[in-house]
Amino acid sequence: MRKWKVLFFLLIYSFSCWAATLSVQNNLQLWLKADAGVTVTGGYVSNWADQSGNGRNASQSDTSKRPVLASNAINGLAAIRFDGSNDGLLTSAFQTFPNKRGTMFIVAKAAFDGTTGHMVGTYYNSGITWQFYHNQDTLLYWDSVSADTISGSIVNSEFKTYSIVRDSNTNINFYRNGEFQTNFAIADNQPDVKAVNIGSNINHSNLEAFHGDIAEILLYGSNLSESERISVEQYLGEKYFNISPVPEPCSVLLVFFSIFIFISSNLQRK
Ligand SMILES: [Ca+2]
Repeated sequence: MRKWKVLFFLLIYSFSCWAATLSVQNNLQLWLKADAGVTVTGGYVSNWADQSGNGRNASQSDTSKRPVLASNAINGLAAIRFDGSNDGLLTSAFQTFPNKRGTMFIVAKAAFDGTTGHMVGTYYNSGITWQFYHNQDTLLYWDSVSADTISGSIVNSEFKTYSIVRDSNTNINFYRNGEFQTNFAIADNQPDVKAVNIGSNINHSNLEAFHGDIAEILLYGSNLSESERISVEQYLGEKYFNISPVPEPCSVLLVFFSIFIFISSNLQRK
């Protein structure tokens, strides 16, 4: 009976090695995920707690501008749902793209409503800002001077993982569901210290409210290496799209160990 208990424990532990975990956390500036740290007040999201350890929680004091928490929005997990009218969340201010480098991941689903939708950025009425947004099936990146467009990369009402890597002063690489799509030239500037606004340009006259769901956002203050970027995309792919990564060595060893104990306990019984 004791061996069965050990076997049970080891099998549980083996499978826990497969659970989606984020292994790349160096330079993580902001980490918002809808399956953790969401405060719902009176049916609306009042606070989305930053999981990066930096305390840059995204919040909204105006009740009418609060999004809702949509449970079971993607792969059994929750997402934050923005109404496309005026919903938006705001973090505390910090330096995004320090040294003009950075990496961003966002798992989002847009409902095309014929208007422009701001997903994430620091777009304000003043200062050097950036913005990642869409207009129907065209994704746009505003670099404070002009907007670069990526046509056809966003699909109506479908969740995707979008990754951007700023790996030089003037270059951004764009990936969708981990596949390279394109790169584009951006202005050689350093965004100011600003709050990150999510779902709309809260402090801008041009609100551009996003209509759709955002499940997770990660912002790194450095350009991740290819293997680091892939590792984060695997974490998101496993979590939201059931894409199984290669099992980690600990899982394989523990499975073999479990089988060994199982067989040996049966042999001893005969
Ligand atoms: Ca609203």
